[in-house]
Amino acid sequence: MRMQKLLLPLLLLILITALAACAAPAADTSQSASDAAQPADSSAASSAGEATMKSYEDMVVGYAQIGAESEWRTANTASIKEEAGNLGVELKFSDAQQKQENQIKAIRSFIAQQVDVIGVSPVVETGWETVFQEAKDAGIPLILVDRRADVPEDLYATYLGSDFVEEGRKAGNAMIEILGGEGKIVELVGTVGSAPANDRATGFREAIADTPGMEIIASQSGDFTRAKGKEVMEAFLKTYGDEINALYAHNDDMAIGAIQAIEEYGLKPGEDIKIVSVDAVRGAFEAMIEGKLNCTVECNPLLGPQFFDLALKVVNGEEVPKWVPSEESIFFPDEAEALLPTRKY
Ligand code: GYE
Repeated sequence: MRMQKLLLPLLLLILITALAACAAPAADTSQSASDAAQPADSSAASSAGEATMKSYEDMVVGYAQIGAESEWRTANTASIKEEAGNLGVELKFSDAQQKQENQIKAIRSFIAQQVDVIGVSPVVETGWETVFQEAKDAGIPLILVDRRADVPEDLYATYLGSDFVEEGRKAGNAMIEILGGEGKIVELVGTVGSAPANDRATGFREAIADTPGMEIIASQSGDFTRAKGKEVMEAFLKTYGDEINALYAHNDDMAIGAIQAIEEYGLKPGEDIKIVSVDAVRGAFEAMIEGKLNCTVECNPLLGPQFFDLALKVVNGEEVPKWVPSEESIFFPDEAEALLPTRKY
Protein backbone atom coordinates (compact mmCIF):
# COMPACT_ATOMS: atom_id res chain seq x y z
CA MET A 1 0.00 0.00 0.00
CA ARG A 2 2.76 2.40 1.02
CA MET A 3 4.83 1.42 -2.02
CA GLN A 4 1.89 2.11 -4.29
CA LYS A 5 1.52 5.56 -2.77
CA LEU A 6 5.16 6.30 -3.49
CA LEU A 7 5.14 4.81 -6.97
CA LEU A 8 2.83 7.32 -8.64
CA PRO A 9 4.74 10.49 -7.64
CA LEU A 10 8.00 8.74 -8.59
CA LEU A 11 6.70 7.85 -12.05
CA LEU A 12 5.44 11.40 -12.52
CA LEU A 13 8.83 12.79 -11.51
CA ILE A 14 10.60 10.54 -14.00
CA LEU A 15 8.19 11.60 -16.73
CA ILE A 16 8.65 15.34 -15.97
CA THR A 17 12.44 14.96 -15.90
CA ALA A 18 12.43 13.17 -19.23
CA LEU A 19 10.17 15.78 -20.80
CA ALA A 20 12.37 18.63 -19.56
CA ALA A 21 15.55 16.86 -20.66
CA CYS A 22 14.47 16.40 -24.25
CA ALA A 23 12.98 19.92 -24.38
CA ALA A 24 9.78 18.71 -26.00
CA PRO A 25 6.80 21.10 -25.87
CA ALA A 26 5.31 20.70 -22.41
CA ALA A 27 1.81 20.39 -23.82
CA ASP A 28 2.76 17.27 -25.80
CA THR A 29 1.30 14.49 -23.69
CA SER A 30 1.90 11.84 -26.34
CA GLN A 31 5.50 11.37 -25.16
CA SER A 32 6.51 7.74 -25.68
CA ALA A 33 6.84 5.40 -22.75
CA SER A 34 10.49 4.69 -23.53
CA ASP A 35 11.35 8.40 -23.11
CA ALA A 36 9.75 8.33 -19.71
CA ALA A 37 11.81 5.36 -18.66
CA GLN A 38 15.06 7.37 -18.37
CA PRO A 39 16.89 7.04 -15.08
CA ALA A 40 16.26 10.11 -12.94
CA ASP A 41 19.24 11.42 -11.02
CA SER A 42 18.60 13.93 -8.24
CA SER A 43 20.10 16.99 -9.98
CA ALA A 44 17.90 16.49 -13.03
CA ALA A 45 14.92 16.08 -10.73
CA SER A 46 15.59 19.36 -8.92
CA SER A 47 16.06 21.32 -12.12
CA ALA A 48 12.78 19.94 -13.37
CA GLY A 49 11.18 21.16 -10.13
CA GLU A 50 12.59 24.65 -10.59
CA ALA A 51 11.43 24.79 -14.19
CA THR A 52 7.83 24.92 -12.98
CA MET A 53 8.58 27.98 -10.77
CA LYS A 54 8.85 31.27 -12.65
CA SER A 55 11.45 33.92 -11.87
CA TYR A 56 11.20 37.63 -12.74
CA GLU A 57 13.28 37.09 -15.87
CA ASP A 58 10.94 34.55 -17.37
CA MET A 59 7.69 36.23 -16.41
CA VAL A 60 5.66 38.08 -19.05
CA VAL A 61 3.33 40.74 -17.65
CA GLY A 62 0.56 42.57 -19.49
CA TYR A 63 -0.35 45.93 -17.97
CA ALA A 64 -3.53 47.79 -18.93
CA GLN A 65 -2.96 51.35 -17.72
CA ILE A 66 -5.69 54.02 -17.72
CA GLY A 67 -3.86 56.86 -19.46
CA ALA A 68 -1.79 59.90 -18.51
CA GLU A 69 -4.46 62.15 -17.01
CA SER A 70 -2.51 63.41 -14.00
CA GLU A 71 0.91 63.82 -12.35
CA TRP A 72 -0.08 60.88 -10.19
CA ARG A 73 -0.63 58.65 -13.22
CA THR A 74 2.66 59.68 -14.81
CA ALA A 75 4.50 58.72 -11.61
CA ASN A 76 2.56 55.45 -11.42
CA THR A 77 3.46 54.48 -15.00
CA ALA A 78 7.11 55.42 -14.45
CA SER A 79 7.25 53.27 -11.30
CA ILE A 80 5.85 50.23 -13.12
CA LYS A 81 8.13 50.56 -16.16
CA GLU A 82 11.20 51.28 -14.06
CA GLU A 83 10.66 48.31 -11.76
CA ALA A 84 10.06 45.97 -14.73
CA GLY A 85 13.42 47.12 -16.11
CA ASN A 86 15.15 46.64 -12.74
CA LEU A 87 13.83 43.10 -12.34
CA GLY A 88 14.20 41.99 -15.96
CA VAL A 89 10.46 41.33 -16.34
CA GLU A 90 9.07 41.37 -19.88
CA LEU A 91 6.39 44.07 -19.72
CA LYS A 92 3.68 44.58 -22.33
CA PHE A 93 2.31 48.01 -21.49
CA SER A 94 -0.85 49.56 -22.88
CA ASP A 95 -2.12 53.15 -22.41
CA ALA A 96 -5.92 53.27 -22.83
CA GLN A 97 -6.24 57.06 -23.03
CA GLN A 98 -8.86 56.93 -20.26
CA LYS A 99 -11.22 54.73 -22.27
CA GLN A 100 -12.60 51.52 -20.79
CA GLU A 101 -13.07 49.96 -24.24
CA ASN A 102 -9.33 50.37 -24.89
CA GLN A 103 -8.50 48.71 -21.58
CA ILE A 104 -10.79 45.80 -22.45
CA LYS A 105 -9.10 45.46 -25.85
CA ALA A 106 -5.68 45.49 -24.19
CA ILE A 107 -6.71 42.72 -21.76
CA ARG A 108 -8.03 40.63 -24.66
CA SER A 109 -4.78 41.05 -26.55
CA PHE A 110 -2.78 40.03 -23.45
CA ILE A 111 -4.95 36.91 -23.20
CA ALA A 112 -4.29 36.13 -26.90
CA GLN A 113 -0.56 36.57 -26.29
CA GLN A 114 -0.77 34.20 -23.30
CA VAL A 115 1.01 36.47 -20.84
CA ASP A 116 1.66 35.01 -17.38
CA VAL A 117 -0.26 37.65 -15.44
CA ILE A 118 -2.28 40.80 -16.14
CA GLY A 119 -2.24 44.05 -14.16
CA VAL A 120 -5.07 46.52 -14.66
CA SER A 121 -6.16 49.86 -13.16
CA PRO A 122 -9.87 49.86 -14.00
CA VAL A 123 -10.82 53.37 -15.15
CA VAL A 124 -14.35 52.91 -13.77
CA GLU A 125 -15.73 50.36 -11.31
CA THR A 126 -18.38 48.62 -13.42
CA GLY A 127 -18.43 46.65 -16.68
CA TRP A 128 -15.49 44.25 -16.16
CA GLU A 129 -17.05 40.86 -15.48
CA THR A 130 -17.00 39.51 -19.04
CA VAL A 131 -13.39 40.29 -19.84
CA PHE A 132 -12.12 39.29 -16.38
CA GLN A 133 -13.95 35.98 -16.80
CA GLU A 134 -12.19 35.52 -20.15
CA ALA A 135 -8.81 35.94 -18.43
CA LYS A 136 -9.86 33.47 -15.74
CA ASP A 137 -11.00 30.93 -18.34
CA ALA A 138 -7.62 31.28 -20.06
CA GLY A 139 -5.93 30.55 -16.72
CA ILE A 140 -4.29 33.99 -16.54
CA PRO A 141 -4.39 35.60 -13.09
CA LEU A 142 -5.38 39.24 -12.87
CA ILE A 143 -4.20 41.85 -10.36
CA LEU A 144 -6.15 45.06 -9.76
CA VAL A 145 -3.71 47.91 -9.29
CA ASP A 146 -4.60 51.34 -7.89
CA ARG A 147 -8.38 51.12 -8.58
CA ARG A 148 -10.88 48.47 -7.63
CA ALA A 149 -13.48 46.96 -9.94
CA ASP A 150 -16.98 45.96 -8.87
CA VAL A 151 -16.67 42.23 -9.62
CA PRO A 152 -16.90 38.99 -7.60
CA GLU A 153 -13.68 38.26 -5.70
CA ASP A 154 -12.92 35.07 -7.62
CA LEU A 155 -12.33 37.11 -10.79
CA TYR A 156 -9.09 38.67 -9.51
CA ALA A 157 -6.12 37.49 -7.48
CA THR A 158 -5.61 40.61 -5.38
CA TYR A 159 -6.13 44.37 -5.21
CA LEU A 160 -3.07 46.55 -4.60
CA GLY A 161 -3.96 50.12 -3.80
CA SER A 162 -5.24 52.79 -1.50
CA ASP A 163 -8.15 53.15 0.86
CA PHE A 164 -9.90 55.96 -1.01
CA VAL A 165 -12.71 56.27 1.55
CA GLU A 166 -10.09 56.91 4.23
CA GLU A 167 -8.46 59.55 2.00
CA GLY A 168 -11.85 61.27 1.70
CA ARG A 169 -12.27 61.16 5.50
CA LYS A 170 -8.82 62.67 6.01
CA ALA A 171 -9.68 65.44 3.54
CA GLY A 172 -13.01 66.10 5.29
CA ASN A 173 -11.45 66.28 8.75
CA ALA A 174 -8.71 68.60 7.48
CA MET A 175 -11.36 70.81 5.87
CA ILE A 176 -13.28 71.06 9.17
CA GLU A 177 -10.06 72.24 10.88
CA ILE A 178 -9.19 74.71 8.12
CA LEU A 179 -12.68 76.24 7.98
CA GLY A 180 -13.21 76.18 11.73
CA GLY A 181 -16.23 73.96 11.22
CA GLU A 182 -18.19 76.32 8.99
CA GLY A 183 -18.22 77.07 5.27
CA LYS A 184 -19.70 76.61 1.83
CA ILE A 185 -17.73 74.05 -0.16
CA VAL A 186 -17.57 73.25 -3.87
CA GLU A 187 -16.33 69.82 -4.91
CA LEU A 188 -14.33 68.82 -7.98
CA VAL A 189 -15.10 65.14 -8.46
CA GLY A 190 -12.72 62.70 -10.21
CA THR A 191 -13.66 60.58 -13.24
CA VAL A 192 -17.35 59.70 -12.99
CA GLY A 193 -17.85 56.11 -11.86
CA SER A 194 -14.21 55.58 -10.84
CA ALA A 195 -13.42 54.03 -7.47
CA PRO A 196 -11.40 57.01 -6.20
CA ALA A 197 -14.15 59.49 -7.19
CA ASN A 198 -16.90 57.40 -5.59
CA ASP A 199 -14.95 56.68 -2.42
CA ARG A 200 -13.36 60.08 -1.91
CA ALA A 201 -16.84 61.62 -2.13
CA THR A 202 -18.19 59.11 0.41
CA GLY A 203 -15.35 59.51 2.91
CA PHE A 204 -15.49 63.31 2.82
CA ARG A 205 -19.25 63.32 3.44
CA GLU A 206 -18.82 60.84 6.27
CA ALA A 207 -16.27 63.11 7.95
CA ILE A 208 -18.33 66.31 7.73
CA ALA A 209 -21.69 64.68 8.51
CA ASP A 210 -21.70 65.71 12.19
CA THR A 211 -20.59 69.29 11.56
CA PRO A 212 -23.75 71.08 10.41
CA GLY A 213 -21.91 74.27 9.39
CA MET A 214 -20.10 72.42 6.62
CA GLU A 215 -22.14 72.56 3.46
CA ILE A 216 -21.37 71.21 -0.02
CA ILE A 217 -23.10 73.67 -2.35
CA ALA A 218 -21.96 72.25 -5.71
CA SER A 219 -20.31 69.08 -6.97
CA GLN A 220 -19.15 68.29 -10.51
CA SER A 221 -16.58 66.13 -12.28
CA GLY A 222 -13.30 67.56 -13.54
CA ASP A 223 -12.22 64.11 -14.76
CA PHE A 224 -8.97 64.24 -12.71
CA THR A 225 -7.35 66.67 -15.21
CA ARG A 226 -6.03 70.23 -14.80
CA ALA A 227 -7.87 71.54 -17.85
CA LYS A 228 -11.24 70.19 -16.69
CA GLY A 229 -10.59 71.28 -13.11
CA LYS A 230 -10.03 74.83 -14.31
CA GLU A 231 -13.09 74.79 -16.55
CA VAL A 232 -15.46 73.50 -13.87
CA MET A 233 -14.06 75.91 -11.24
CA GLU A 234 -14.73 78.79 -13.65
CA ALA A 235 -18.35 77.63 -13.87
CA PHE A 236 -18.60 77.34 -10.05
CA LEU A 237 -17.26 80.90 -9.68
CA LYS A 238 -19.66 82.20 -12.27
CA THR A 239 -22.63 80.75 -10.37
CA TYR A 240 -21.55 81.24 -6.75
CA GLY A 241 -18.81 83.91 -6.86
CA ASP A 242 -17.38 84.80 -3.47
CA GLU A 243 -20.05 82.81 -1.69
CA ILE A 244 -17.58 79.92 -2.04
CA ASN A 245 -15.43 79.45 1.07
CA ALA A 246 -13.63 76.28 0.08
CA LEU A 247 -12.84 73.76 -2.62
CA TYR A 248 -12.43 70.02 -2.13
CA ALA A 249 -10.70 68.55 -5.20
CA HIS A 250 -10.42 64.77 -5.59
CA ASN A 251 -6.89 65.22 -6.94
CA ASP A 252 -4.10 67.79 -6.99
CA ASP A 253 -4.20 68.34 -10.74
CA MET A 254 -7.81 69.54 -10.62
CA ALA A 255 -6.91 71.75 -7.64
CA ILE A 256 -4.01 73.25 -9.59
CA GLY A 257 -6.31 73.97 -12.55
CA ALA A 258 -8.85 75.51 -10.15
CA ILE A 259 -6.17 77.70 -8.53
CA GLN A 260 -5.62 79.30 -11.92
CA ALA A 261 -9.36 79.87 -12.37
CA ILE A 262 -9.64 81.46 -8.90
CA GLU A 263 -6.71 83.81 -9.61
CA GLU A 264 -8.15 84.80 -12.97
CA TYR A 265 -11.45 85.52 -11.24
CA GLY A 266 -9.61 87.90 -8.90
CA LEU A 267 -9.71 85.91 -5.65
CA LYS A 268 -6.83 84.45 -3.64
CA PRO A 269 -6.63 80.63 -3.65
CA GLY A 270 -5.62 79.35 -0.21
CA GLU A 271 -6.99 82.49 1.48
CA ASP A 272 -10.33 83.63 0.05
CA ILE A 273 -11.04 80.09 -1.02
CA LYS A 274 -9.42 77.35 1.08
CA ILE A 275 -8.38 74.25 -0.84
CA VAL A 276 -7.91 70.61 0.17
CA SER A 277 -6.98 67.98 -2.42
CA VAL A 278 -5.64 64.45 -2.72
CA ASP A 279 -2.46 62.80 -4.13
CA ALA A 280 0.46 64.86 -2.68
CA VAL A 281 2.30 65.25 -5.99
CA ARG A 282 5.16 67.76 -6.25
CA GLY A 283 2.88 70.38 -7.83
CA ALA A 284 0.78 70.32 -4.64
CA PHE A 285 3.84 70.94 -2.47
CA GLU A 286 4.81 73.87 -4.69
CA ALA A 287 1.28 75.29 -4.41
CA MET A 288 1.39 74.90 -0.60
CA ILE A 289 4.74 76.73 -0.46
CA GLU A 290 3.14 79.58 -2.45
CA GLY A 291 0.25 79.62 0.03
CA LYS A 292 -2.32 78.63 -2.59
CA LEU A 293 -3.21 75.16 -1.30
CA ASN A 294 -4.11 74.38 2.33
CA CYS A 295 -3.67 70.61 2.50
CA THR A 296 -3.02 67.53 0.39
CA VAL A 297 -3.83 63.95 1.39
CA GLU A 298 -1.27 61.44 0.17
CA CYS A 299 -2.11 58.72 -2.33
CA ASN A 300 0.97 56.74 -3.22
CA PRO A 301 1.47 56.00 -6.96
CA LEU A 302 4.82 54.21 -6.61
CA LEU A 303 3.29 50.77 -6.83
CA GLY A 304 5.81 49.12 -9.19
CA PRO A 305 7.85 47.20 -6.58
CA GLN A 306 4.78 45.86 -4.72
CA PHE A 307 3.03 45.01 -7.99
CA PHE A 308 5.80 42.80 -9.39
CA ASP A 309 6.36 41.15 -6.02
CA LEU A 310 2.67 40.19 -5.97
CA ALA A 311 2.70 39.23 -9.67
CA LEU A 312 5.50 36.71 -9.15
CA LYS A 313 3.78 35.23 -6.10
CA VAL A 314 0.48 34.91 -7.95
CA VAL A 315 2.11 33.33 -11.01
CA ASN A 316 3.82 30.78 -8.76
CA GLY A 317 0.58 29.94 -7.01
CA GLU A 318 1.51 31.51 -3.66
CA GLU A 319 -1.24 32.77 -1.37
CA VAL A 320 -1.65 36.55 -1.34
CA PRO A 321 -4.11 38.71 0.59
CA LYS A 322 -7.19 39.91 -1.32
CA TRP A 323 -6.22 43.53 -0.57
CA VAL A 324 -2.72 44.95 -0.13
CA PRO A 325 -3.17 48.56 1.04
CA SER A 326 -0.53 51.22 0.39
CA GLU A 327 0.71 53.35 3.30
CA GLU A 328 -0.26 57.00 3.17
CA SER A 329 0.09 60.30 5.00
CA ILE A 330 -1.32 63.86 4.96
CA PHE A 331 0.59 67.15 4.47
CA PHE A 332 0.09 70.83 5.37
CA PRO A 333 1.85 74.02 4.15
CA ASP A 334 4.09 74.45 7.23
CA GLU A 335 6.10 71.34 6.34
CA ALA A 336 5.92 71.69 2.53
CA GLU A 337 9.25 73.43 2.03
CA ALA A 338 11.19 70.93 4.11
CA LEU A 339 9.52 67.93 2.50
CA LEU A 340 9.51 68.96 -1.18
CA PRO A 341 13.11 67.79 -1.85
CA THR A 342 12.26 64.36 -0.43
CA ARG A 343 9.20 63.85 -2.62
CA LYS A 344 9.68 61.25 -5.33
CA TYR A 345 6.62 62.22 -7.40
O1 GYE B 1 -5.74 60.21 -7.41
C1 GYE B 1 -5.64 60.72 -9.73
C2 GYE B 1 -5.48 59.83 -10.89
O2 GYE B 1 -6.63 56.29 -9.28
C3 GYE B 1 -5.67 57.01 -7.29
O3 GYE B 1 -6.18 58.67 -10.54
C4 GYE B 1 -5.78 57.20 -8.73
C5 GYE B 1 -6.23 58.58 -9.14
C6 GYE B 1 -5.39 59.74 -8.65
O4 GYE B 1 -5.78 60.36 -12.07
O5 GYE B 1 -4.75 61.80 -9.75
